[in-house]
Amino acid sequence: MAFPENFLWGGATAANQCEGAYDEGGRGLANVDVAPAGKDRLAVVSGEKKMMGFDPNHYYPAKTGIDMYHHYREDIALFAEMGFKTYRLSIAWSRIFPNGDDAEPNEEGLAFYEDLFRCCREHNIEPLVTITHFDCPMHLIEQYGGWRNRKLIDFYKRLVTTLFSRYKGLVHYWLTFNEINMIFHLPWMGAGIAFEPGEDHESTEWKAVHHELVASAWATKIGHDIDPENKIGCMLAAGSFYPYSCRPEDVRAAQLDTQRELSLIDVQARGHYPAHTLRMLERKGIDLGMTEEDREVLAENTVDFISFSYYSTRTSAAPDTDAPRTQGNAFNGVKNPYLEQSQWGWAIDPLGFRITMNELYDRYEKPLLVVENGLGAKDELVPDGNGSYTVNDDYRIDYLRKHISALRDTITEDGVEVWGYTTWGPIDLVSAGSGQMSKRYGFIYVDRDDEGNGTLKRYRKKSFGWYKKVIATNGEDLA
Ligand code: P53
Repeated sequence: MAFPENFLWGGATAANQCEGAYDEGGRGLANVDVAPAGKDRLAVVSGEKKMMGFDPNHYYPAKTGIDMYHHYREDIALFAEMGFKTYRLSIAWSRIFPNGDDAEPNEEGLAFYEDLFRCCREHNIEPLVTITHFDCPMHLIEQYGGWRNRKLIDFYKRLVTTLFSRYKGLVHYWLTFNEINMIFHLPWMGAGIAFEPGEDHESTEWKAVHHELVASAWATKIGHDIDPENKIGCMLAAGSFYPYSCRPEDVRAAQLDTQRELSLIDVQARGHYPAHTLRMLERKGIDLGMTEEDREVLAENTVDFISFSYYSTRTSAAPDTDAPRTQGNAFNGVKNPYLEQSQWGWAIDPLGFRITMNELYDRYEKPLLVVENGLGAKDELVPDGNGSYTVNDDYRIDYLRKHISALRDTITEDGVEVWGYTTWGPIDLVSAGSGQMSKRYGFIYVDRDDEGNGTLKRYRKKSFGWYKKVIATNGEDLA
């Protein structure tokens, strides 16, 4: 026996990277809409450059995405053709509450997702819902300063209460915040934060962290109260930190990086902040404004499972290192000389996937759910010989084969409990990091380029048939 029966095979998307239709159906503007493609993107998404609306000098890919808002029936049918057991998607907060602080939800937004979930169910696909995937209504940023402000906890509670009530029985798997540790790397995406001149970044980030953690614990409580069948998880941008060498200073650097990145999951999985975090906050004079009620809700509402994205491991070195650094990723580290890299400079490390899962399972002893993994690569559309087009993406198949094989070893040999595996972007979508369309992850090619040209037509790549076979054989046949 290899993969468990009922293993949740599938794929994962995020609203802002695929839906488009940013101003339709009563949707309000969100932080993710105003993140431009091109050279200013990193400065905007990391909160260094303020961009509170559209300007004529930039291209904003989220406005249209791959127009899944109008194509979801066709796209979900393609997922079903591959045999998906689950489809991970995210809710656009500003479709439900256009301003974030509205007294009543927007029925058109609620109806949109209800129809989408029903469409999944008609295909026997279990929806797996990320409540927020990098999105925050612009009004909450302009009026309250985003997740800096404690008030967002209440608006989030209003959002989740609405979702859990409306979709009761239709959705059972929920993630509270996508890659919660992204606050440290891309604060505009992670928490709707654009820094003010002179603002103490670290202090602001930690306050936002605390507010999201408390909001997440409330969501876990509310979700369980409304439907005890709900399974609610946290979500980590994962990838173990390797020490660059066995020099104790390098090992210590890796330990510090690990402690920091996992500290938020520590809270969500164990119910309290780790000692090293509390000491660090005290030493730096950062006051989280923790109340007695916060402490209780965190302690009593830990998550049911740990979900995470995995693309790569990271390598840490002491500050005085002369090792070359990596570029082009939200995580800055040094280059691992033993690993090959993708076209976007991300280290490829299937064994690191196994190492990462073991580390998380050892630490938390909770079921894992892999909700993102995959290779972003350039694809070339070529005639398929039957009058249509395809992509011969053997490089993508190779990447996925090695990772699924490592996943199998982790389950069968290491005894780690893993509920499922969803690849990132089963259909090509806008890259979160770069804003490009040309960084493609999909089994399904979408005809659209980095400037917004193209028919938006969908084509099956070679990997489409391969993944279909993997699912049909429950991971037995990876050839
Ligand atoms: P892209 C890095 C940078 C931004 C978001 O990333 C990231 C990461 C990797 O940890 O996280 C996730 O599109 C995220 C997705 C994103 C995916 O990685 O830059 O949850 O939204 O698309 C892949 O190649």
